[in-house]
Amino acid sequence: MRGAVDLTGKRVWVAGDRGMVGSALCRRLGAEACDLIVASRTELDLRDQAATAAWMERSRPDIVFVAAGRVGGIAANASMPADFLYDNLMIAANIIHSAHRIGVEKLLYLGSSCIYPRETAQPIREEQLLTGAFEPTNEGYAVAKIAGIKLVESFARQHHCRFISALPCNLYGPNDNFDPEKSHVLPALIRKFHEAKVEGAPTVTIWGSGRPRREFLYVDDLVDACMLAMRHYDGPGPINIGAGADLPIADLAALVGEVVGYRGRMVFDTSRPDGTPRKLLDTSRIRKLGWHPKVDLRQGIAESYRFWADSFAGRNAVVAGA
Ligand code: GFB
Repeated sequence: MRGAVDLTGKRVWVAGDRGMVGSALCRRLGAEACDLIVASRTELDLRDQAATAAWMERSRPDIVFVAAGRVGGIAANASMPADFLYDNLMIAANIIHSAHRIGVEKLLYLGSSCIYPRETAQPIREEQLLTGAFEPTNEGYAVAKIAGIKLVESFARQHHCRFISALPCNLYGPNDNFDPEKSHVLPALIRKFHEAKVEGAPTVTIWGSGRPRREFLYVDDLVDACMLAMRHYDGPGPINIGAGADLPIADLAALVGEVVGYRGRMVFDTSRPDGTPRKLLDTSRIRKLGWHPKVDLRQGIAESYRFWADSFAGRNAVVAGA
């Protein structure tokens, strides 16, 4: 059993610091006595092997959180499989290989629950990875993320690197992508319901049948789990991080409409894909480390709504029943 990792005085790199997860990690690490290092996309293209190796050689991080990647919802994944596969594959390979070369003390690589087989027993245990066919809409992303997880495991086995990976469920929170076409369902619904409320639109269109179930975890709860895993988890294998409960998309939409204060009707556009029927995670491994989620879904949706409306829509979010 390896000792707990102490971040005090260490150089901690958050790859992907501008994204929802990366920025939440930076907020948390700001309260730690460590040296936080980041590199913007203009400074460093993580898909470029030589540039990434040179930057890591110069910056010499002791601790690495790999929260960088091309991410998006079901429509983005289905329409750009090459971008999702190539970008995420290169980012994983470049960072993990260089982390071994420069002797990083510990690295945590983030995957996602969508890389599990489309049809698999629920709740999903980490051992069920690669036991069935992928969900076709995000196969590119899944293959790249699994390559990252296997790179982590292989460097740990062959070179005894302290590299681990974590598999979160669907995440949401401040700094999420709220693009109506490319984003994930929860931020997309916040934006759609808000705009329908402001414009007085009679209906809001929900993609798919509304029957698929999803598990949603607020990003700050994920950060708690990542900090715990960085300090105390050394595998073997990935560690699931999830809220512990899921709900149908139709119920999620009704909840978002309630929080936003929209009074119109929902219509379901079944020309849009449903994707994976369900991907509820078994979180016994992370709960054994003493973690549990703190932000409930209604509270998290209200926080995300306030963030988006106040920072992007330039409008005040009037959270119903707040
Ligand atoms: O969040 P989402 O795009 O991705 O879609 P996945 C979840 C479900 O919500 C699907 C439905 O059944 C969608 O059809 N949905 C309803 C909507 N209305 C909307 C909407 O306005 N926008 C969106 N985006 N969905 C992703 C993977 O799968 O999970 C990614 O594709 C990633 O790679 C992510 O891993 C965590 O949950 O289906």
